[in-house]
Amino acid sequence: MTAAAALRNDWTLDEINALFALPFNDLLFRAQQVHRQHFDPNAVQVSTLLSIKTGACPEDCKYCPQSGHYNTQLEKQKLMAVEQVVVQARAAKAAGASRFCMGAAWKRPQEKDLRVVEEMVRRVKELGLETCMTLGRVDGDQASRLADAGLDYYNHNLDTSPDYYAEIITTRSYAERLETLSHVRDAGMKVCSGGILGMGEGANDRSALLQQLASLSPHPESVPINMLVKVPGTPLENVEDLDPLVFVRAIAVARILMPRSHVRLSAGREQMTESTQALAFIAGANSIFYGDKLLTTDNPQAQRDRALFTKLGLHSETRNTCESDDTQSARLAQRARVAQVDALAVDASV
Ligand code: SAM
Ligand code: DTB
Ligand code: SF4
Repeated sequence: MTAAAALRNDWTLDEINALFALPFNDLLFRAQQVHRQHFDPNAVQVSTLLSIKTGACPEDCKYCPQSGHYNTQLEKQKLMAVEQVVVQARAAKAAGASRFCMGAAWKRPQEKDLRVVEEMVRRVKELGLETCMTLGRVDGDQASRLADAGLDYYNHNLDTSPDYYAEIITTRSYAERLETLSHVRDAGMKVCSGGILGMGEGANDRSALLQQLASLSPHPESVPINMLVKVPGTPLENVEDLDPLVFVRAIAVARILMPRSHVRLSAGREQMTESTQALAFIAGANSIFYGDKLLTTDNPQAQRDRALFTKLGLHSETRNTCESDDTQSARLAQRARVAQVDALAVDASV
């Protein structure tokens, strides 16, 4: 196996389209090779989501059940009390999650709310969980305050390609999203950013989304790839299904473009077969949302996920927190080389 290639931020659309066009087996093989240089191939990072403020969002994201622009029969909920969040976080930890992600349906956090979510971060961290929040747009000062409170990750998705974006959202621009991501990075937090597939976009849009994500420097540490969950009442409720094999290809391409990032097989697993999920893991997905609910829609029951992990011989990732990313990566690359030599030795002996 070749030494781990240098990380790149300059992938061209032609190169990315060419990866998508590879024979499926070749693409997945290549993604697996990259994956094994950087990660334990059977470890999956496990996050649990909680909606801390639900619905009545002023943005008009056409996929989203929480947008106040559409009637999705959603039960709205004001910002939760800190104690309630702590109870849920404790339960998530007991069920095996290592990261607790809190989402709010806001355009941006207001001052009075920011003080509450800072307290949530502190309290959830005390439980020994990693923390992630997704609260909409943040400025530099808000990002620094969240970082100071101890927030590990901030999630803000690019959602789709720059070209297709205007078909999906009109109330917030692509440039504003990128600006939020740079505030998060500057504040020293880890970036979680990805998108949604299956919104009627074209193949070129999927490539362009991944190109945008891979052009962020450094790459986002966490890249959620969501399959659209079609919610009745949203403008995308009747959009045509995306072929699951195209979705798996996108995971593989994300893995190749962003070798050291955790690629999360995110929303949409409830509607996926186990075989599609297994292919996504082969393609290099190594993170999931675990727990019966995403924010407002259903996720596979925890018990079903445990059974799937057992069937596939997967385990949840336990990070050696004393080890830096570089040390961990070097150790895994070394292990992949040893495994390769062992495999060759077995080949030679048969
Ligand atoms: N309001 C904040 C924001 O948009 O930045 C945070 C919450 S928002 C629900 C987080 C992400 O969930 C969105 O960016 C989108 O990628 C994803 N999402 C929302 N609805 C979805 C759906 N129906 N299917 C798949 N992903 C969805
Ligand atoms: C992400 O990329 N997906 C998660 C998380 N980040 C916040 C949200 C998925 C939401 C799916 C629709 C819902 O449950 O409301
Ligand atoms: Fe609001 Fe976020 Fe939903 Fe967009 S995705 S409508 S910003 S909650």
